[in-house]
Amino acid sequence: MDRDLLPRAELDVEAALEKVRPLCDDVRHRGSAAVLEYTEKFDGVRLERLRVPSEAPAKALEELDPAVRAALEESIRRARIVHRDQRRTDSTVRVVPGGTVTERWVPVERVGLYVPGGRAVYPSSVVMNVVPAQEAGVGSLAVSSPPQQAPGTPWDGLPHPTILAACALLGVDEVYAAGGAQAVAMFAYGTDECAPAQLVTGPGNIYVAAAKRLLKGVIGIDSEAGPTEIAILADDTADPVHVAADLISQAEHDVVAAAVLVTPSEALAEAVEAELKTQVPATKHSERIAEALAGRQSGIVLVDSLEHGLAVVNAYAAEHLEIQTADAAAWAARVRNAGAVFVGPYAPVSLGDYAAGSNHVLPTGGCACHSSGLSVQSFLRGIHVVDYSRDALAEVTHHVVALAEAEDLPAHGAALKARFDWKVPNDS
Ligand code: HSO
Ligand code: ZN
Repeated sequence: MDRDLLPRAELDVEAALEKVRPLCDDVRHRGSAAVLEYTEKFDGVRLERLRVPSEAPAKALEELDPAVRAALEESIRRARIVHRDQRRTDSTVRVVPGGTVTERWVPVERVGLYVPGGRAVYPSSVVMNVVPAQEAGVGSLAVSSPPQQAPGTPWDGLPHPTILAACALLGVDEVYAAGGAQAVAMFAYGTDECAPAQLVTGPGNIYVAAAKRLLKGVIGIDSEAGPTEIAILADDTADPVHVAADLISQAEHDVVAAAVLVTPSEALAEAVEAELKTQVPATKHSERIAEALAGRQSGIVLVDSLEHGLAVVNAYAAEHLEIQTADAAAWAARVRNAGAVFVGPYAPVSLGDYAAGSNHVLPTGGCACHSSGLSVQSFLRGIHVVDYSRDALAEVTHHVVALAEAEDLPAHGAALKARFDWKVPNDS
């Protein structure tokens, strides 16, 4: 199936790259001084230092609305259950007598987590990044988020207090007030205030995405998060009120968010359209939502059958895919490409955004056909440990020598031959 039939919003990361390149070079050479200057330029905040005072997160937590605190605690608890279960154990396989290969899973030593601070202040994303890193055993974790302009409040020049409070709940005490590309460069190169990290994760705007693309060789990255997407595969058993509400929920993120309904039922399509007409104007962010739903990336796709619909959603490879059909679990089991699948009428995407236990950092833009969402695995490296005895090496030497010679790399073979008084086996 042709993927272009369901277009996506276009994002020009390449253009942003040109702007971000000199900035990253500057941070590389001048460290904190450069980050502080860009913070003043882009965030309008003049700071003395980037590191957030150690008492700020605890203070933010004290002032957090108790209902939000309880919700974050439950979100963290559920995320820990799921991510703890993802931990891998080392495994050793005996390849031949005397020859073993062990796969050791080793956490990345130091991770920088970027948290946006503009329109999208998402403490839930702090949870979704920090929990898998901690469950993987990452030893050193730093968060960076742009400082707010909040004159006359204790939060002036600090990241948003709900972000700080989430850090306190998660036990993250190393926090920086830096945003955008300069924060990514700070993690990549390190500064006098912030030690370099080996990996940076977390969503961000197009400049953050550009900095990640540019610095990918210097620092590991998770993915370049694109606009949020929801696809719903539904039949006439689906409730149009729920389907419309779920489409709206993800359209709420961004004018370029994608909300796509795929259905063989004309009656459902019409009912959802009618529902959207009544529900959208009643939402707080109705303009943003209306624009997202009217965009080329959103729409209702009528298909011949659910089978046909399944082919469409598999080709589309949505970040989030809801299955609202009869026998939803069976259809869900046949999904090949999606960041996460939400099965049946009681698993809306918003549940996964906050409190299912699953991770909400998921591949967008069709990347679900080759990539996974954030998990414990994202913070681990598998190291092969090769252990062969003399006999086991001797037995395979002629094969290594043959391949080395075929590749015109005879010194490779010589490295083995040097260990033995070597002659071609079965030659004697
Ligand atoms: N749906 C977003 C995550 C999020 N939703 C955060 C609400 N807050 C990821 O695609
Ligand atoms: Zn969301």
